[in-house]
Amino acid sequence: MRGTHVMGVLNVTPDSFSDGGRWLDPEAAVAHARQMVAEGADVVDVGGESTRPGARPVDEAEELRRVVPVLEALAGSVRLSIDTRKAGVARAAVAAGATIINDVSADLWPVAAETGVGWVAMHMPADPSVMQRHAHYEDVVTEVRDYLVDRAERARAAGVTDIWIDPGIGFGKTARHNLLLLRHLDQLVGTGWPVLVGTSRKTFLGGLAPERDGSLAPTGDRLEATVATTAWALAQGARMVRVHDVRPAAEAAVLARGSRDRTDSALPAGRSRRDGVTSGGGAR
Ligand code: HH2
Repeated sequence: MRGTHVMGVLNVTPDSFSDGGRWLDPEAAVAHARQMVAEGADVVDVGGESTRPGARPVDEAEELRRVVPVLEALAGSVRLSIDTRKAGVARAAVAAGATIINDVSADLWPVAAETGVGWVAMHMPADPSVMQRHAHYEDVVTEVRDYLVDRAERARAAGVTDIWIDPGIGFGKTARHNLLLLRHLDQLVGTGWPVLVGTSRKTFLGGLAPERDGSLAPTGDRLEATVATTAWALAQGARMVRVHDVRPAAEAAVLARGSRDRTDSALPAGRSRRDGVTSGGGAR
């Protein structure tokens, strides 16, 4: 996938951190997906297990029961990804129409190789139930980058051709770690692997842009901060953003694309025009 893309989040779960229970009914889920496509989603990311900090694991049969009917109903109308950590769910999702495995465990590249679909490797230092206890890094940007490049190279060696890397904002990271990763996103972009970023409604935004009384802004009040960080990520060269509110992100993506197209012709020699990324030193 070339260019800049918006991945709309479709959580078919009772307990996701910002929209748990809203799209549990398959008909409501499918209608919401269609709405996101109408608003500009290029990919719909279907998830049947919450990975919020402290989340309880869901068994495979239940996760399949949640996601497969929704994927089957949407197959053919939009590119679909499956947000899962389970190989069995990933395989069934591909059979139902998913063409990307969005893998927060970054372990499932063999399934992507076997099924011939795309794969997102996200950084997460430990299982969601305990990951916030593992938010310790000497140099978060270098450690996350090196981990992701290693995973991407393994996947490429196994035969996966459509590979994405994602710093895993909010996964086993403090607010400071999240901000450092965003501020130095160019380090990830500079690897040459396409970068996906998901800041949507995450807790650190509630602290960055708090309520008037200084308390954490609730998930429903994090739209502006989501749009600001999404636009920042795109300006740094992220090629896909994962969001709950598609319309403003799609607009930010159009602006990012437009500003690149209009300014690339003015770049001095030696700078790549491909997506505005400086050439040289990349993984491919
Ligand atoms: N964030 C969440 C879930 N999956 N996948 C990728 N690649 N990147 C992310 O940043 C990411 C992700 C968490 O958001 P959400 O799906 O809304 O919450 P929950 O895990 O509670 O369902």
